[in-house]
Amino acid sequence: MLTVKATPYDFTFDPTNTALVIIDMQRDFLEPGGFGELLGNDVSQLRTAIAPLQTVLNTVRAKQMMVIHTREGHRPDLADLPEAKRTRGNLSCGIGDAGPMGRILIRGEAGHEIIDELKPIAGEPIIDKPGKGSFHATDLESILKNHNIKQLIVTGVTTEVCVHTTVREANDRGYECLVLSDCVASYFPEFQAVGLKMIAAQGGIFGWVAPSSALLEALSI
Ligand code: TIU
Repeated sequence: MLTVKATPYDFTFDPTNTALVIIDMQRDFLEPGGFGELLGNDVSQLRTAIAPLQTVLNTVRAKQMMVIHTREGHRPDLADLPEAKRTRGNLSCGIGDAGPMGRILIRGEAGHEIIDELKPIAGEPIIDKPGKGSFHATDLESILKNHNIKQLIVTGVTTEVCVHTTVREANDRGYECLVLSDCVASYFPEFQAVGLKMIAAQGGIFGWVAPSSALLEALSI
């Protein structure tokens, strides 16, 4: 067992039963012209997570730990897109419409791809999810069960939306989640701060929070 110095207290984990989950590090959220910018956001805010996440990913791969990537997006025929999600925001260009990186948030389009800096490699499952949570309408839970994964190290974007929804879903399903504070990012600095606080408050009501340096220290032993 390894121990990470975390908030609200140490996170103890077995690397063989723990997966790194990288949520929605897609061009649609991190690059101009994608869904994130169409929602009115400054997408440059999310780029802080890239470099620390690259270091964590390389380390976790070297330790042979499981890595899982997720992507938010929809079928080209939009059959899995709820009307409530399609119309949300009254966007003139929204999900399924043509944007500079192809159709917005549609599987197979350039904008839907994971950014080059964090490209999945062979053997790393990619979960295509239609919602904010990574468990809703996906096979994530059966993949975790089949690999005997009990704990998750959660990273990606955005902190208060897809990261939070996933951590809450995982927590209710019995998974312990460690969220790496510098490997998640929000378009809103205040949501980043309070989003992390909400996870670890009340004795770790949804999980643990630590900087990636604390995980790297634990893995270096
Ligand atoms: N808008 C926003 O903050 N996030 C999303 O729409 N999706 C994810 O967080 N991945």
